Amino acid sequence: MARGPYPRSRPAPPESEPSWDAVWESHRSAFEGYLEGLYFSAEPRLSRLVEAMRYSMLGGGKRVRPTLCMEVARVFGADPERVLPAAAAVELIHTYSLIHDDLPAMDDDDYRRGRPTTHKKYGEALAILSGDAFFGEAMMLVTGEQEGTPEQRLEAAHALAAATSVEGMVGGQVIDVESTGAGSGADPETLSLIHGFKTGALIRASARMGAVLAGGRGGPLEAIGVYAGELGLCFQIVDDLLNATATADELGKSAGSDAEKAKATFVGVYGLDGARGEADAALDRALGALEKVEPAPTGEKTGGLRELALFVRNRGS
Ligand code: GRG
Repeated sequence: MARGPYPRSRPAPPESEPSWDAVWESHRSAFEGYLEGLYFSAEPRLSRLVEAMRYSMLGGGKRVRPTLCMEVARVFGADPERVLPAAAAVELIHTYSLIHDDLPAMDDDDYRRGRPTTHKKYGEALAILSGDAFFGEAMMLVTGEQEGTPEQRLEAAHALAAATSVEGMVGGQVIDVESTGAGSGADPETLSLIHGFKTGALIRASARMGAVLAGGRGGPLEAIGVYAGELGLCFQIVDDLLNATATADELGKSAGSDAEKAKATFVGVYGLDGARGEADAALDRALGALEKVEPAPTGEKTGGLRELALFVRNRGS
């Protein structure tokens, strides 16, 4: 992983495991190269749209979702670079969601990843439209550029579309917007609905795409789904904790905004210590699920997915 506190207080991997830093670097450089090379249009009248899209997608970010997609594919026996189109598609959808989330009609944020948000730099119309374009480009990558059997590509495209659907990111955002103001008055059930849809759905889709495109099925595929669900939950709880405890400089975006807006968050409902406990419990469940993936069909080890989960729990941005 490129950023964050990782590696932090973790034991050295057993002799038989690869160097995870080398694995992450290999995933990262292949992914960044692929993203950098994506072609959208050479039409001069669309150059500002393309510029806005490249500004948003190449502006840093931890790349957790594509890393997850690639590492799951590796665990299920595929060359991780084989799933680059799917990994890029997931990141484009993520970028789309960040652009729209920052809009004045939603969170109204001026900074993201330490830079002006897309609407601040390019205006609202281009921000909305670049998000919309990312959806189509993502679907074209999975259906047109991704290798795999027709069934695998259909399954991957379905997983990605489902993550952006009503019972996915859009629905999660709607419940989130409608619950803003509830703060600590939000009920735990609404909270898990918001975050399962808003954040968890795309993280689950990232893992599912990597697995099905590598031919995963049966028990290991199910176990990866449980792992990714818990990872998504842990990711969101940590996001809530960081919003409450980190500085804007550390985050590259506004800090403390959840409390100001009385958003429904794990910190609001459970308090800081309670939220930390919930994050640890989700991490434990994620690691427990990995035991059901071992040995993965190809004998690959899941140590990298364990490292990824620890990174998600311990990250500082
Ligand atoms: C249909 C894609 C789509 C979106 C429309 C706006 C919206 C509905 C949903 C919002 C989804 C959203 C922004 C969820 C928050 C997820 C989250 C915790 C984002 C932060 O992700 P990081 O930390 O960001 O991975 P970086 O910058 O590292 O990539």
